[in-house]
Amino acid sequence: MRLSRYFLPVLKENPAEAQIVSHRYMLRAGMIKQQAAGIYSWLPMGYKVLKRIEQIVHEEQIRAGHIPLLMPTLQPADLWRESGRYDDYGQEMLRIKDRHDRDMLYGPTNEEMITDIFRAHVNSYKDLPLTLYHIQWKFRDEVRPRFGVMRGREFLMKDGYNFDLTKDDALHAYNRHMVSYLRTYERMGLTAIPMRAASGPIGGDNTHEFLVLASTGESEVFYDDRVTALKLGNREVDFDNRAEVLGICEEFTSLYARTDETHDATLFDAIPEAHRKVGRGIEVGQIFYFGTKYSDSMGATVVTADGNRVPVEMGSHGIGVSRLLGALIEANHDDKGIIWPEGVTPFHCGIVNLKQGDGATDAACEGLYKALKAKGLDPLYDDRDERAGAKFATMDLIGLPWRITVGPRGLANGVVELTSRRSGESEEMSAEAAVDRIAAIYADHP
Ligand code: P5A
Repeated sequence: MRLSRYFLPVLKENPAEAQIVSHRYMLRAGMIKQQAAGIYSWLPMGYKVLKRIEQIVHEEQIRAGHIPLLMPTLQPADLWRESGRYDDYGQEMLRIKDRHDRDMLYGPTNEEMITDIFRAHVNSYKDLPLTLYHIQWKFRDEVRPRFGVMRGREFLMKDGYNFDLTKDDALHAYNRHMVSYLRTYERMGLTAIPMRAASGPIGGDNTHEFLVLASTGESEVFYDDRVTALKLGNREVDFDNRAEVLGICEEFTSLYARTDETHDATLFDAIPEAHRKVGRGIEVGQIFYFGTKYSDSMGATVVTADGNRVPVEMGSHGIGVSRLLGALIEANHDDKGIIWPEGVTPFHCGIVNLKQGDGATDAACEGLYKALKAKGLDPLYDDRDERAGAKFATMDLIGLPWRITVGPRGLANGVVELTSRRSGESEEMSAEAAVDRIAAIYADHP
């Protein structure tokens, strides 16, 4: 993309309404625009990162054997009357009437609707196990929408629902989600720690939240600091292998890590003093096992091998897809702007032309731009007629992990400059070498 043809409405001033860094940078980098409290338009660069995160979530869901579908945002109230949650949900639920005076709602989650789909189409234990998921907008009329996309009213969630015959099978689905989520967050360059948590309105007694450590997090957390060093890495996981999946879950939950709600003072002692930490965390996902809570009340049953009818065992699992943009920026920034991890960056690298209008410099930039695209990369070429300082400031603000700077002086020596946004370090090399280097970096980030 050529910046002169793109739509990147960068703000020079700090927006007064933004209290935390991710909100400030998302507004300043022209990624989002607020349309009402907690409701945002996703401008092109914000939308690009959102799609990138969605794509990683889809790929990792499919890798774990889960099946995508799409349910609507609007739901009939009657489904929620069946489960009893229509009244329970209170003011957080946005209630709407259609022209026939029927009660509708903008879904805050989809346990009822997926249970309805299941009971209409699945009848036998032979169709289990089954995990269906979608990535769809939700609405929760939060009392205090704040921090931009971190606590929105309209927000994008990946929500998945497992259907199993036995409790053991359902707990395997729970563990599979835990491992799959660890992979998902790692691919985005995030360390998200699974912590035992409270289940709230979703129900059930087995639940873990995934928290990204950041001083601006909404939950207080108690943890052994060695959990932050745990990594799945490139480990291949057989998601059907229960022992293997359970082993990974045990490894990642063996060290003490709890949110404040479930914090048990007597266990604190469980952490050696040298590793004891209290901090704050941003919740980027949560998984639940709730057994037959919805299948009982909504009549979702299957026939077993010996001909009996039993309610299906269930759990649900959520990733805060739009919130992740905020969490990523909280965890990756400096005082100049965002620093995108390679896995989610909106463009692979930036090209800064130091002397727009100079024939040789323009030609070198065009050559680089085309060579990067020919390698399947997606560069952002700053071809505006602007001062070098302004171009650097924009690149630093929008946070592309790599920048190639091209100017007449370097070109006279046959070199361009490759700069890492994270370390700030620069290296001179030929344009061809810079293209190869960028291609090699992204070969590790499919
Ligand atoms: C699990 C999937 C559920 O709703 N039902 C279906 C279960 N869980 S949850 O924890 O309530 O939400 C899942 C994730 O969604 C994100 N999230 C939000 N993101 C932005 N703004 C909000 N107001 C908001 N509320 C929840 C969180 O990341 C949460 O972990």
